[in-house]
Amino acid sequence: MRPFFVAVPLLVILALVIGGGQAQAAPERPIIIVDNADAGFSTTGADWNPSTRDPGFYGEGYLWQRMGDGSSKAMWRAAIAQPGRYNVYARWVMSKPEDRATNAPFTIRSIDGDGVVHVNLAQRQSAADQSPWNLLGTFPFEKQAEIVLSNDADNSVVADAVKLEYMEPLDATVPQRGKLLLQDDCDNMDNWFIEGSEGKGEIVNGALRVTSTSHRKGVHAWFRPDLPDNVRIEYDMTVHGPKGFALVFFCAKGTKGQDIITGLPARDGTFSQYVRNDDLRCYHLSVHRMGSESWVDGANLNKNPAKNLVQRNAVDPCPPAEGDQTYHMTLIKLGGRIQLLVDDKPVLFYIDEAEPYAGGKFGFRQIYLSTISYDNVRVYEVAAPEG
Ligand SMILES: [Ca+2]
Ligand SMILES: [Ca+2]
Repeated sequence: MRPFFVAVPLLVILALVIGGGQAQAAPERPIIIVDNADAGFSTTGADWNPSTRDPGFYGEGYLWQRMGDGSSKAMWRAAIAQPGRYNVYARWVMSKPEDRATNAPFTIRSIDGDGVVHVNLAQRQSAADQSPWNLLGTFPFEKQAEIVLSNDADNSVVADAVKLEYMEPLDATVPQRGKLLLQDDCDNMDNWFIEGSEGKGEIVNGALRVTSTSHRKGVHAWFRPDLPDNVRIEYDMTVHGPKGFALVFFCAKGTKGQDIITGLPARDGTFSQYVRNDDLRCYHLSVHRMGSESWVDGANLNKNPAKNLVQRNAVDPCPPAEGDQTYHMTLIKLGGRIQLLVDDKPVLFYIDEAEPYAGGKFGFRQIYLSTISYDNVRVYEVAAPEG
């Protein structure tokens, strides 16, 4: 029986570079990392197996456990000095997908109770990953955080490190709808600009239907109006069929302030023209991968140009479903705050502290064989949260 630890094994206060390069401590955004070698980590049940076989682990190695009945558990525990809502991330390693569980259950014990997130550990993790931490969700903690992984899974599970990142005060809420700025019911193409030679966008049954037919190129449907900063974008996304890959782009603008449709050379759907184009800056977020075995799950937030992966969500926010499936998408862009909700449930939360983009256009991208309808597009003003 291990003693009850409350000591924080490793408390990293991020030193942020603010403004003109002057480094300052930023105690308002603490980050806590608990590794499997730290005092805040413990296991129960059968002995967990230490390993360094698969690269990419945090610290000196990791532990793994065979699938079982859930009686073997790994627990990361951290004292919380600053109560608040924290992003919770986990790391794992994987070199052979057939060795890993596709439904590893992580339980996050917060003041909201126990939240369980099932994670696919067999998904691809790029080695020199820009973002090896996988977001499990945002949870409220007051004095202590506990994250528990059990072996009640379909294959072996990995216990490496978890990270807690302070995001906002406990009483903060998702920015609500303010004044309605723009509305499009997708009855015509007036507000839509389609790019990409291997697909199409058209109005079908009162919705914008985008079809991509290529594995090489994608199709973009840009919403023509430029948006101000501090907006809450909402739309309904109906996925027809099981295949494809959908993304949403936002804050898309020429790096010299040009309009991306009228002020930059024409693009043809080739991915690099959007994400590695030094004349175009934007964020993009993958929101649906439709269960393809060959891709990772989850949602990746990237900042472009350079396709800089800034946050990876471990869980598919739009899991595959039988038949047509409609998701209500909400994207909040408020200064550096970027938040995605699916069916009003927060799934991704990121704060860009490195000169966040503002303004520009938003739009949809699809690639591979996919047909998705978009409708009821609304853009609301939002105000900065109180406090
Ligand atoms: Ca480790
Ligand atoms: Ca409509």
